[in-house]
Amino acid sequence: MTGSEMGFHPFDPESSFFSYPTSLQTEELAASIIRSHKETTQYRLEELQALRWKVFSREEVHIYQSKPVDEMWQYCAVRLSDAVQYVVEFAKRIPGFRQLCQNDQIALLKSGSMEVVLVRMTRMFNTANNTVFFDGKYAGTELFKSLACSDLIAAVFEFANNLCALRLNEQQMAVFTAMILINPDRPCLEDRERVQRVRTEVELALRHILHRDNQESLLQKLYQRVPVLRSMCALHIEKLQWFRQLYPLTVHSLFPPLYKELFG
Ligand code: CLR
Repeated sequence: MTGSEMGFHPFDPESSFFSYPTSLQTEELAASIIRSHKETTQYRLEELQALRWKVFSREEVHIYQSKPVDEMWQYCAVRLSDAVQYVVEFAKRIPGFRQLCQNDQIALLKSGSMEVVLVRMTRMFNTANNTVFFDGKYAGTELFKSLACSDLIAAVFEFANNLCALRLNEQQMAVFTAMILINPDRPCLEDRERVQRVRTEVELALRHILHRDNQESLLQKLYQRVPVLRSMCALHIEKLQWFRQLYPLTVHSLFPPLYKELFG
């Protein structure tokens, strides 16, 4: 068998043995993940761009700042759960995810869904004035004052700023977020090998997309953000535990069930 019969074309950089194998499967997987992402984002990019001029006024910010801690937490927990719901839907549409046992699907969502929300948040982040699209308008860190977790808010905004600098396109973000979800190193997995097999394919899809975009150098920069994501999510859980000690009944009866199931 010659090289070209094996699908190797020496003059076609796409099929070089020494770069990334662009099997039809890898390409199809990438396309499928991109479609799933498009179908499950809360807002389209054009909508978000068009709304950039809508910023909360001083008076409106003051209203959020004057809310009691528990009320603001409950409110944000609901907003956050909405965003998480879309990520759950995205996960279900990643080829291979639904074939994992239910325990592992939940374990992956418990540790990964918040990370994906935070990556997706960069789509709704305006670096020009450090604001994020929240509750219908763009909001700065000060709006979240009454949550009493300024360190977490500051970390989340700083992360968004840094990730925005990488200027990921929608396709790159789609496959990167799939890779965050399909992670064999998460706690409490029953069938790690199976998750690892799906992960290897998603990783190839990401390399393929970056290769196609001529942006292979992004890969390392993306991997560098992963520990930052982890520490923010750990901080989120820590804050929730603190809040639950102060307001157990609010969490018990007013927080969304999805939020409690994944983070509580
Ligand atoms: C994420 C993208 C969503 C819209 C949205 C709603 C709520 C925001 C969230 C984004 C980002 C994270 C956020 C959250 C409200 C509070 C939370 C700013 C922008 C911070 C990290 C505080 C966490 C503690 C809460 C659970 C109270 O489409």
